Amino acid sequence: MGKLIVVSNRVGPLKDTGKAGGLAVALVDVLRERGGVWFGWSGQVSEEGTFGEMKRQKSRNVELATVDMNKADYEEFYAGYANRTLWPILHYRLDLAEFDRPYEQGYRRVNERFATRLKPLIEPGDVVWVHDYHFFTLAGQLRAMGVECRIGFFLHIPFPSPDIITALPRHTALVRSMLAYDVIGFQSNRDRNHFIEYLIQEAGGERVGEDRVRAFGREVVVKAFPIGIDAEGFSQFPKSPEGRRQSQRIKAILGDRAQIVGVDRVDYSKGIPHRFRAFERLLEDYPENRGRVSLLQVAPPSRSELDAYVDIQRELEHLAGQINGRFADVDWTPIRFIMRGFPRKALAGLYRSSRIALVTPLRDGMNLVAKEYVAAQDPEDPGVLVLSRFAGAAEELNESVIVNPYDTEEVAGSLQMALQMPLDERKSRYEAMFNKIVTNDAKRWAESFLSYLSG
Ligand code: ADQ
Repeated sequence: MGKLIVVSNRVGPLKDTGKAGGLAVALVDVLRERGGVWFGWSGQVSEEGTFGEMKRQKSRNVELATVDMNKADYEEFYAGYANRTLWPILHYRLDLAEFDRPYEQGYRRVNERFATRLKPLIEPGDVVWVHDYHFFTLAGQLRAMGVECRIGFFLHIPFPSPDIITALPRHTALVRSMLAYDVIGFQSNRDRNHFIEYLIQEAGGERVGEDRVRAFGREVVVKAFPIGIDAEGFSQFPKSPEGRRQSQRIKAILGDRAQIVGVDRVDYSKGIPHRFRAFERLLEDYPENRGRVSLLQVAPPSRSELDAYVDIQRELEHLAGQINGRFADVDWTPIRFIMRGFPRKALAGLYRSSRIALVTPLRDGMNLVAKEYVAAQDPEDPGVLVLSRFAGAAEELNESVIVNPYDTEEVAGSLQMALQMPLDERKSRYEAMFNKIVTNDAKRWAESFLSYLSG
């Protein structure tokens, strides 16, 4: 068996810093087990070094190999086509998508540069596993350079219905280049089905078996591989000193009052304004919660160089101020809005001390916060997950309270129901979900994908 080469836009860290997301942890585990290389962008923008010298850093059997980008690459490929064109379209936000030819050209150029630097690392028998929307065209470019090994692709974000994706200029070229992969993985059956529908409707493709399609003269595996977390590991975090300290801090201010928690990067796909409005509606429609229930929203800003992200952040500050102004009392603040990240163990403490997690994305590939919240609960007195039907996680976690985030009244009613849910029901929902996330954890996700990729 050859080595595994993982490709993602951001690389590492290899050590568990306590800050890495579930993805990094899962990938490090499989890389450690098989040995291999993790290749991608260094995170540095530099004029001289652009795709010049590769930085290589080895720790036992795993090597990190990274390259810098120059400013034009960063702006056209990363901030441009990836985050101004593809991210909004794949999250159904045609209104926010910018179609700019230089972005598209930058995307192809940077994918080609990555391919050029990656090719010498590949030896016969190796398998290459590419991640996410930054690299739709990477395999096509590797194939054009004569690379014949197995190459797989996993999309972490949604793949929308053909009606949406066909609004992307030159969408056929993009999807055709995806068919250069051997295995194409999605978070949910919904996304997988959209992709197959696209191939059938737009490319004369056909299904040739449960997980195989033929299109553009290629036959490939197309399958849902729902991503997991290290649920066993995460379930221990609330008991760590840092986890306990957070829970105690919160209990000290809450007393016998209840807390609803939201945790997200600030992003328009996460439905945070909808969440604030639903919480406001809870206070309006069920006034007994005034002074009794608060919302803690933890949301570090992300991609602040993009206008759409600055706008959403302003909107959230404004909304929180408005709702607090309307309902706050001297000893109670309805919404506590914290604009920074927390270390993972502290986060687990926040989850455990919250009666409800309110996860309301308008679209989300999976949403790991939903899984982390379940993992962090006290099995004897678990909280309730209120989850958007538009998160990939809703396909698996159907024992959560599923809501339509656009329906403010329904979300408020579900919050009220969750606040009053008897212990027996909370426990049975929690147990069913916990068993699923422990079984379908991050390790199993990676192994399952790689078993298909190894052919
Ligand atoms: P994201 O859009 O980043 O991921 P999500 O799946 O929720 O969304 O993962 C976020 C991660 O960052 C979680 O592990 C969470 O704990 C952490 N995080 C978020 N806010 C934080 C905060 N304030 N402090 C500390 N940590 C915080 C993309 C896709 C998702 C998909 C994942 C993985 O958009 O749909 O689930 O990739 O495939």
